[in-house]
Amino acid sequence: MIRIMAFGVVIGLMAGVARAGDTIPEPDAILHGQVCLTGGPAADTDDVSVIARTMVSGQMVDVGTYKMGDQPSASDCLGSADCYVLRMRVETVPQGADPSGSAVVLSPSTPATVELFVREGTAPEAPAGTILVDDRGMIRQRSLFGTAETSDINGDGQKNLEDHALLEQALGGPATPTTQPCDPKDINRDGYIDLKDFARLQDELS
Ligand SMILES: [Ca+2]
Ligand SMILES: [Ca+2]
Repeated sequence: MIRIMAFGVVIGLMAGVARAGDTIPEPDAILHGQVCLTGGPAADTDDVSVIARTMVSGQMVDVGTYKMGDQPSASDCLGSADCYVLRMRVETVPQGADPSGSAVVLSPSTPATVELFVREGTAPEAPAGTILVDDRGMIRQRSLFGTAETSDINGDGQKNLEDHALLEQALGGPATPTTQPCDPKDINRDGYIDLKDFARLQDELS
């Protein structure tokens, strides 16, 4: 009897070793901020969703969705109740193992690229940029624009030297994170006001 039990323990340990090649769960990655629509940030009562997708085994898969108002307790980001909180499951996948297909896959040397989309009501999804998930337990703030990129910073319908002056004043260094939500000076919608935005505006003005 004791021999049979010992045999069972050995088999159990071997099964445990075999499982060591499987995916390893990591802390979720969290992205939060405001969703910028025409006319200003989306409110928590709006029919607006944020969707995150990433490439797993050659296919784009959903790794997180947040519908505005889903998590009202997480209401203090950017000093506003109208915040999205996108939680993405993360796994580390050892070499040779298959990812599960519904999580951001983290590898030691290559950050995972996550594509973001904003869906407003029944309108088609609007691309809202990309983020890199590059560390465990990542928490990052970023406004997402559900509207098309535009260099018309002051919203007067024209792209001209007035927009140029506004951007020039805001440039504080190589990469200044946007401090106010839905800042139209972040022309390429990447969360920073920097020389990339400046180059875009200059291209369009020249
Ligand atoms: Ca303008
Ligand atoms: Ca930018």
